[in-house]
Amino acid sequence: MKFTVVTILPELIEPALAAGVVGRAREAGVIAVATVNPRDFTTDRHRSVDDTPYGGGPGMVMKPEPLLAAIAAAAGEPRAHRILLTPAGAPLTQARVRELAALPEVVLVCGRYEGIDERVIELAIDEQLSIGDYVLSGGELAALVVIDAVARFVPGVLGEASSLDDESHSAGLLEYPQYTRPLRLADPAGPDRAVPEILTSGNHAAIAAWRRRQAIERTAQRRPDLFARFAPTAADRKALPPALHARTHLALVHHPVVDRTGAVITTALTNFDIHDLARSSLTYGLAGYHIVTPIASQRDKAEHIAKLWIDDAQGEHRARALALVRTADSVDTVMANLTEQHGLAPLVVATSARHESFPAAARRSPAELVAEVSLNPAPLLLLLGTGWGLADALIPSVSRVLAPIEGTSDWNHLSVRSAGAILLDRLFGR
Ligand code: 4FV
Repeated sequence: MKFTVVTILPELIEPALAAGVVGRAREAGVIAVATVNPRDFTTDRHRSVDDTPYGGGPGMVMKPEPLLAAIAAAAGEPRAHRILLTPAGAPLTQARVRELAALPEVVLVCGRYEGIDERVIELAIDEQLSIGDYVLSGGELAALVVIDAVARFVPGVLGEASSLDDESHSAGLLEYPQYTRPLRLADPAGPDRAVPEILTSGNHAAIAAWRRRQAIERTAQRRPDLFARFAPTAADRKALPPALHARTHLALVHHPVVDRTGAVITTALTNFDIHDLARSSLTYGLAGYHIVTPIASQRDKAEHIAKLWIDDAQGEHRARALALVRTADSVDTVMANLTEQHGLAPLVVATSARHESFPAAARRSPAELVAEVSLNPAPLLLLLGTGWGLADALIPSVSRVLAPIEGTSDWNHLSVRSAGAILLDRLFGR
C-alpha cells in the first residue's frame, strides 16, 4: 500500500517511519511512504504557501494553488483517494482504518497555520478525517497516526495478523488487560501484584472467555458511548446477564409523591397512564409495569382495566401491553416482588424533573446508567412519580437518580407518560 503525504514539512514524516513495525514494513517494501511539498509548486520568488485570511483574524491560511498542484501530483492517475486531516473531519475509527487498508494508495493532505483555503477541500479532497477533538499545529502527526493504524492491516506488516482481531476497538470493545513475567510483582504499598490465575491455567477457552468479559466490562465502565453501540454475540449473551431492558421494571408511583407545595400526597390513578406506559414498556421490551398506590380500590381499578383489554380478543396488540401491568401498595412491595421473581434485589433508580431531588443518590445519564448496570445481573426498577414528583425523602431504597430531561426552555412539566417514553428511549432506544 502506498501513502503519499502532502506537507510543507516533509522532515517531520521521515523520522517517524525509521523504526518499529511500520518502519520495517517500509524497508521491506510492504508499504511505501512518499512526501510531496506544496512549496515545490509555488511560482513566486518567496515560494509562499500561505497568505492572510480574507475577513481578517489571526494567523495565516494555506494558499490554494500550490496545494492543488501538490495534491494533483500526489494523487496521480488513476487518482488516489485524497484525505485531509482536520479537526473538522469525521472521527477516525478502527472500522474506517480497516476499510482504508483495502485501498492501493491514499494521499494524506496536511494543513498548517490556521488551515487551508476552503476551495481546496471543494475541489480536491475526497474525505476529511480527524484524529481527535483537539488542535494540532499541523496535520503531519495526524497523517502519521493514519499511516501507522492503516499499515497494521496491510498483509505482511504485522507478524501475526490474528492479533488485529483481538485489539481494542476491533470488535467495538476496549482491549482486555495484558500480563507477562514475573508472575508476582512487588508492590511497595501492599501485597505483591499477581497475574490473574486464569491466565496460567492453560485452559484456553476459559482464558478467552475471561478476556472477552474483561473487554466488555472495561468498555461498559470506561466508554458508555462505545458500549451503547456494542452488539453482544450469541456467546456473549450466554456469558452476560440478560439484556438490561429485559430485566427492567417500570413503576408509576402515586404515593409517596408531592404536590406543588411539596406536601406529601397520594395522587389518583388515571386511565391513560395505564395504557400509555404499558405500551411504552412493551415497546422497549421491559419485564413489567407496576402501578403503585396504597389505595386498594385504585389497584382493583387498574387490574380491572388491564383485564378488560387482556380479555378483549379484538385488542390483542393492546392486550400484550396491558399484560405487563402489575399493582402494588408500595415501592417496597414491588422491590420484594422483583427480588422473589429475579432472585436478586433490584437496583432502584428514581427519575425527577428537579436536579436537587434524591441528594443522596448517585446521578446518572441514561448512557452512564446502562454502562454501569448492564453487566450487573440485578433487575432494574425505574420509578416514575406522578403529581409534582416523587417524595424523595420517603423512598430511601433509591440508589441512583436519572438526570432530569431538559428541553430547550426552562419550562419542564412533561407528562409522566411522555417523560417515561423519552427516558425508555434514551435507555434502550436503538
Ligand atoms: C487535526 C486533528 C488538526 C488544525 C489546523 C492542522 C491542525 C492545522 N488533524 N485531526 N485534530 N489539524 O488538529 O486531524 O492546520
